Amino acid sequence: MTIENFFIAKFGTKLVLKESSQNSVKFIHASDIHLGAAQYRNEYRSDDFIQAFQEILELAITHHVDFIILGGDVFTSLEILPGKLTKIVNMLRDFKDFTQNSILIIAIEGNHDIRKFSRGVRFERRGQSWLKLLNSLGLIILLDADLEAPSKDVFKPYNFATKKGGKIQIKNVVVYGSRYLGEKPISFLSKMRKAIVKENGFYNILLQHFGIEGQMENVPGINLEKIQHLKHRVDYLALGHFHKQFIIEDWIYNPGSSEAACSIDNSFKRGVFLVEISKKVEKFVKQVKVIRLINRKYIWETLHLKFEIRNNKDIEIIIIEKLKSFLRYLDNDIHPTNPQVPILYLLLKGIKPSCKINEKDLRKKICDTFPIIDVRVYQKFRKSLKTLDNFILA
Ligand SMILES: [Mn+2]
Repeated sequence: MTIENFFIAKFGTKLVLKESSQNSVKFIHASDIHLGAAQYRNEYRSDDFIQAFQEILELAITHHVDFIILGGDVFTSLEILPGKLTKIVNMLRDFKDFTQNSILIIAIEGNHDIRKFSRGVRFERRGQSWLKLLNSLGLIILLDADLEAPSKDVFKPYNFATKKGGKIQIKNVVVYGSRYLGEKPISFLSKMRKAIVKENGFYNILLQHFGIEGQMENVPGINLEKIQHLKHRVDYLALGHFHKQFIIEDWIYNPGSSEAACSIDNSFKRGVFLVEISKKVEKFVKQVKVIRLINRKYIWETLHLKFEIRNNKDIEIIIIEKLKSFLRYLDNDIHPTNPQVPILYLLLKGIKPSCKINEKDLRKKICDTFPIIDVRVYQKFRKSLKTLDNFILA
């Protein structure tokens, strides 16, 4: 049996390599794909993250880009189920074959790629990541700087034999990158600035995994003033980390997460950047287009419990009945692989039930009853009056 290349099946024919101009470079900047997210909870939902990655690869093909850069958190943790990893490896292999290796995927490790992030245990970095595996298989280019080395050796050109290096040149663009540098990368960044070569006729991209202070509420980031010095040597600072998209001063770019890794991500502007750098006389001209990815549909419903409910069965019945009227417009005939089948975020408000809600059972009931892919339940009940009375009397 021959297994057909996914991209050939999708696009009909093999990619015809175009004679591309040396004076124009096109790339896609994406980040925070979080492969492996939701994998224990829901098969379809976890495939959404792989689907978003696939969409990025398809965009790279349809827009004839020269390369893709990924700003870290490509994987959501060190844990990934074998079936999911197999799917990702096969997809990248098909992409490499289809494009005849003409579109390189350049990545760095984000904080999620390099540490165990679940099950309550957080071990120290041991230098492992799934990106290192993909790099060793020749499916991606993983960049990392040697920050202990003298300036000239911090960013060694990527060597395809040893599969190591901190920079790579494609046409007249040079991409520099390093893994996630922790929460205080300032001293590393000044070291990097010294190591970045600013040469006439070359356009420098620095690929990093950190956020900028003030771009997301209550999330720490780096002070913008403290990285101004990079501007002299970096033409395009390509970031990942914050899941909310931002562009600063026309040189700092953060695309945001590809899929919503948590419910709040849905409220952010997110997507990928399609960038074209053209050389006009002695100057580079940059054009940036924001592309939104398809992503899974989601709906929020708020349900007020108006009286105190004492047993779980009643809670389930009441919630299901209310949802039947709220969700009656949903189409029962779409397959869950279709991103139009929504994920439901259910906010429970009103009077707190006197029994503990069995969320697992409730979620299963809701998923079995409605054409949704998954449900998340948020319990935001008012404090019961009784408790409040007791509190006041005490
Ligand atoms: Mn992330």
